[in-house]
Amino acid sequence: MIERQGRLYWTKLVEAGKKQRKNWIQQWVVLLANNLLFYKDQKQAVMTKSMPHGKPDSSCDLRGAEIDWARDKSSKKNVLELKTVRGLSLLLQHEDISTIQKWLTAIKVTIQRAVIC
Ligand code: I3S
Repeated sequence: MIERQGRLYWTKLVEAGKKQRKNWIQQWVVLLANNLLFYKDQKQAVMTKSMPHGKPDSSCDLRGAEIDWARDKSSKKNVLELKTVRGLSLLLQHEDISTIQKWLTAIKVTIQRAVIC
């Protein structure tokens, strides 16, 4: 079930504990019960029986993750930082404050509900 979807800018910040060079890109992002999925565009997110998640470029496991406003991590406004249990840290950004607030709330609620296996 899709909890939220829309366009966001995002970049990796840390992967497997190692700081990454930022590469901000705008992608179509889909929030599911346990995962955040990133697609080149909305067309790639069409879910079918044979491809239940469509064709994501990348994904992020939300179980046990943490999300909050990113302070001092970017010169951009309205930036969130998502940290996963596997040492992945992502920045998510949208120009519109109310849109990014909705993403923050939706991801927080989803993380709280996500089952840790
Ligand atoms: O954390 P930084 O170094 O301020 O991040 C900026 C750089 O990664 C920059 O890339 P290069 O140093 O490869 O030219 C990006 O283009 C910027 O977008 C990064 O800063 P912001 O503040 O936009 O996250």
